[in-house]
Amino acid sequence: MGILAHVDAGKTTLTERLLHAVGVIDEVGSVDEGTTQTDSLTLERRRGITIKSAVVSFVVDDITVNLIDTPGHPDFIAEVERVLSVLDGAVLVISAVEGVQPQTRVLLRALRRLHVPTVIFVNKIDRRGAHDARVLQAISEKLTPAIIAMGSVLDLGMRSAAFRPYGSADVAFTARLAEVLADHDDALLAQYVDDETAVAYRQLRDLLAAQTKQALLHPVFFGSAITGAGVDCLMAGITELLPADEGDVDGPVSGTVFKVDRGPAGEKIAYVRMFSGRVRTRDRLQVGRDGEHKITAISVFDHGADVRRPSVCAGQISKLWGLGDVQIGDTIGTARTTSEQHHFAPPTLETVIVPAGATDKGALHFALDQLAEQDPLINLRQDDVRQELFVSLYGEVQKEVIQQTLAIDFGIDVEFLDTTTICIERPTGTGAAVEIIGKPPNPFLATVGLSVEPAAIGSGVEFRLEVSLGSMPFAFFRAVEATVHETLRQGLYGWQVTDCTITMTHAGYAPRQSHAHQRFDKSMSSTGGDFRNLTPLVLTSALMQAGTVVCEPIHRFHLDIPTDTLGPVLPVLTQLQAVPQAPVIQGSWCMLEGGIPAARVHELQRQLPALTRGDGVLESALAGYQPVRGTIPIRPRTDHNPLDRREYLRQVLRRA
Ligand SMILES: Nc1nc2c(ncn2[C@@H]2O[C@H](COP(=O)(O)OP(=O)(O)OP(=O)(O)O)[C@@H](O)[C@H]2O)c(=O)[nH]1
Ligand SMILES: [Mg+2]
Repeated sequence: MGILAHVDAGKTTLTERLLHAVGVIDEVGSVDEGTTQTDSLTLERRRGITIKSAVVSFVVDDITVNLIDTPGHPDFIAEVERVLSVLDGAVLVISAVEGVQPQTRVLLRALRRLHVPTVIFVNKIDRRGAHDARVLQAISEKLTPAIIAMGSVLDLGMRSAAFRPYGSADVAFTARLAEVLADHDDALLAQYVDDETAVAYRQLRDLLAAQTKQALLHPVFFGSAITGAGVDCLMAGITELLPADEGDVDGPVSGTVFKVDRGPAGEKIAYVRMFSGRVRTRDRLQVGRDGEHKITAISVFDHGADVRRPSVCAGQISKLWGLGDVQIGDTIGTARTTSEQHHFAPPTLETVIVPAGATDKGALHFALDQLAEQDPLINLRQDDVRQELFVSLYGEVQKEVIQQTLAIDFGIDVEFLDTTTICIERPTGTGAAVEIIGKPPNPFLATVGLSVEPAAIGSGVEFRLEVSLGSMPFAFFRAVEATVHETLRQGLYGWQVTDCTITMTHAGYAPRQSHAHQRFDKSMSSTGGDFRNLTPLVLTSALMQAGTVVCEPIHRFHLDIPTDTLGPVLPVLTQLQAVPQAPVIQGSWCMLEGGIPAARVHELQRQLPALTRGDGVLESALAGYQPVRGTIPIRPRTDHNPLDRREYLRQVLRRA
């Protein structure tokens, strides 16, 4: 089960409360004092925010709950992303004071898209300014109408605030429950219309559990993680309404790696959620792409801590040692039907990172490599020409965290230069190219033909075959497909090419052959390398024919400002290339919405206080990509075989 929310809604505090309620800890720790179970990193304790997801486990009513506390700050959304694929259920926390916030929307949208059963916990009912009805209304207007309040709040906004669950005697509750359940249940609708009183309360509760487990409906609980109000009811709700996975212990081994860490001796540790089967120490396992590994140690999350065990089985979360080059997202054993698709927008900033003092580049590269293992989206890359290191980022807080982590864990001081936005390229037309074995300038023992076509916005990259699968060994197709994806990471202007369909139109190879009684002769037979080397050349030619347009990330912004400051704010928006819609004025307050290049959001944020006497509030989130206006930014290339490519392109151009 995951706990998700906008930053500061109270996830970590709630986790602490739940652990206390089930007897895992005797004293409730505090985020503000840096004493919680799940905010265990030095930086988390120092800053009072969660940076990495953390696992704890407890048993309630014979059900083992593996709980993952996640960070809420949008700069760490990648941590949530990695966890989503292993969840059976989720608790979405919303503050009763702040209500529905931008990240709340982003998260529930992803949970619903993935059909993760989710209950909502409206937290902080003890705080002044807390609302109940207003939050419910905001949830149904901004998030989803498929909700049902599970009780009411007494003493709202006071330390003594309490949650009273509804029962069979609350007729308004049972009526509303029947109504929302009937939205997805025609039989219930018919029965209810026929005779309201014929529907038993027990039946409604069973249907509520069934629909919640199918992620059709979201029960809403209220409470306070600080005082503990409503936490017992939430706990009962979790066991009643979220599905317990019946994982098949005797089935084939299947698990997903959702987190990677390093132990004190630098050894790699994989956090795995097991879906089926059992893994023992010394088992040899198929992991991800790169073959078999022997498990050297296992620890399983149990009653708060993780403990050494000889094995781990379906339904448990464990740390595994010995998995070599394991990466986040790898599957252990049989792959569960997972898509590698991302659920949230990728980072939109890129920055050059340099050592501040005498640290050498090698040490920095090593340290960043380790950070990239734990956070692949930072997408560490080196520009071969200028020998600079780049990392991708979501924002300023993540930047500070990387800086401090390098200082604390590796003793390396760094500076960031030139932060720029990360653009993408989309093909503007179609293009095709082919190279046939033995026909110059094709330097490789492979035939590859590829065509490029634009595809729907947001659709990503699709690879199709127009040649029969039987025309060459499957491994060669795999090599071409993988290289296509690799090559598209750097388009004509150096940015990731996306929203396109790549079709393989020609395929051919030289079969394995050798002179009689001699050993296999590589110079006469195709190898995977021939396809991996030829594909970028062919694809680049096709792409040059198609042409691409560079698009930059655009944020949708929401601005609340005093009406009399609209005059000074509007010209600044124009200057920052923002495109606001007509302002909505309500008395002394004014609301503005529109689009703004991601690159300008920081500047707007910086100028806002001076423009609005400190009252303006800006919220923004990535909304999509639009063609860059003005100078086209070019990103330095980091080709894996730049020489081959340059020489080849010269010849292709000469031929053209
Ligand atoms: N009054 C009140 N304060 C709360 C409650 N829950 C959390 N807080 C406070 O809200 C702040 C944030 O709490 P956290 O538990 O760190 O919130 P979080 O959602 O884990 O935050 P991130 O992980 O950084 O996104 C802390 O100062 C808590 O003490 C509550 O129910 N009532
Ligand atoms: Mg937290």
